Amino acid sequence: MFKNVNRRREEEKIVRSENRLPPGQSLTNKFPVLHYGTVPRVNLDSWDLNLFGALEENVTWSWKEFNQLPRCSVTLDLHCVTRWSKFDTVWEGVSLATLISEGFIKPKAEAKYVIQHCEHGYTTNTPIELVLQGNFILATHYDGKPITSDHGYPLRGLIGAFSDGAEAKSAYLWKGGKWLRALEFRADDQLGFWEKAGYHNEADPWKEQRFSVDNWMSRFR
Ligand SMILES: Nc1nc2c(c(=O)[nH]1)N[C@H]1C(S)=C(S)[C@@H](COP(=O)(O)O)O[C@H]1N2
Ligand SMILES: [Mo]
Repeated sequence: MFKNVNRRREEEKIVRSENRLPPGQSLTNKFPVLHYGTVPRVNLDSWDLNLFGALEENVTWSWKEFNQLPRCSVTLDLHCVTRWSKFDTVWEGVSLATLISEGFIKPKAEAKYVIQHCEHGYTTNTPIELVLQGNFILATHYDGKPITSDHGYPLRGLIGAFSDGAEAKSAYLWKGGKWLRALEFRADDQLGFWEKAGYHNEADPWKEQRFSVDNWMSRFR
């Protein structure tokens, strides 16, 4: 127990010295589970992923089709708005940028925002540039194994900071939807579930963009 506490502090000191610990965050070696509502039951035979909106053509992929797309892996530091950070997490899945560069989907020029739609109606919104970076992944595997149900099986969006320090904009973990079922491409922005509840729209952990009075007030406009 004390050994674990000391190890955690040592590891935190290291990531802080490497400038990988954003302000107000602390390191955890656990993987907390956070979401609103219940964990959905999944039937892979009827599961599909829909990409729609400002695209030349909408597409729907079955689980089997999704698994035939080009795959990649990435190592990310995760930062949760509830103040824990988890470092050097390894994810595998599909890169949205690759889907575009290899012609699997063709966003129209007007596509400026992407909304992730999840089971039970959870949504989260981002500018398209953010989810075209290599530190956003449509993830099927964590740490070499299929993602567990709690963390979003069979597919989740995931955004983090590159663990190797490569420059990229990042965002708090809520900007990745667990149990992802659709990606909507839009010309205009539309606040997602937590964004409507008052979380910050940009959610940059380095700027500590945790909450926004503006977003919360938008409920009353
Ligand atoms: N579908 C769905 N995805 C979600 C959420 C949710 O409530 N539903 N919560 C978000 C929030 S607030 C966080 S912090 C992360 C937590 O991911 P984890 O449970 O894998 O740690 O999932 C995000 N994705
Ligand atoms: Mo969260």
